[in-house]
Amino acid sequence: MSLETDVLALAVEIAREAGELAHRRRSEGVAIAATKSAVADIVTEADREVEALIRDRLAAARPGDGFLGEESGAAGGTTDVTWVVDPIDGTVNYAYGLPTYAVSVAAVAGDPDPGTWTALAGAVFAPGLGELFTAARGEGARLGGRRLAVASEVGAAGALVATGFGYDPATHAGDLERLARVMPLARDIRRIGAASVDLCYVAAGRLDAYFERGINPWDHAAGGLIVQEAGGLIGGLSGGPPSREMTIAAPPALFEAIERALTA
Ligand code: LIP
Repeated sequence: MSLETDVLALAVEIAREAGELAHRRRSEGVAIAATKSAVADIVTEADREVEALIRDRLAAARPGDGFLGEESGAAGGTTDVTWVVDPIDGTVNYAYGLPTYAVSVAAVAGDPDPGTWTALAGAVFAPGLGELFTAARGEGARLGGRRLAVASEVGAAGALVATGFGYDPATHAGDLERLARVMPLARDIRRIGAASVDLCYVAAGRLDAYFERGINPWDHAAGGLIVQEAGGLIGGLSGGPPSREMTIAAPPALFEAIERALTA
């Protein structure tokens, strides 16, 4: 087995176990543990418990690897592999009882920096939807057993485009201004509420494109590889990597059109 296949198998096993725990905790009721960057930026007890489970399982299976998680931060390793983890992406959906949240687990090689890392494998498990999206580098993207491909063309009505808005109200005017720039390319807009799921939906052709400012490496590490392995692009502005400044995911021609609209 290649390293990619090995780490994908582990990502899948752990994302499933973690997703089942998140789902179970959801049915028991959600406790908000704290707020983070803004009052709307919440962390639940379940986020922390699920991340601890993922961290423990990874430490037991591959003790030398590094770790970068949304809730517990970064720890270097002795191998070239780092696990980039969002225990519950879509925390606000989770807190409100909306089913669109996911556990996102990725393995990357090199520094855990989206500008330089090589994504090896990713699993996005959405227990509320009963869907598991996966990819290993060079081996394609899948939903369950089905091979995924991004949308092949955008019809005359325009693209179905997803986006998101950060938790800080001070950024909302800018987000709306950027949305207005992209709107001429769109037939309609979706705000799914979980970046990893937005990316998997682009990979599956359920959305034509996704863009958002302010998202973090753990939001896009697994979903970004799933987009690439489905034939799409993920990146930032002016040829840069996905970053907090901007993350765009789409089939190549639409990626360029959205990037142009955002930089014009
Ligand atoms: C969230 C995303 C959401 C995005 C938020 C945030 P969290 O992740 O997936 O779609 O708009 O800015 O990053 O905080 O739920 O893990």
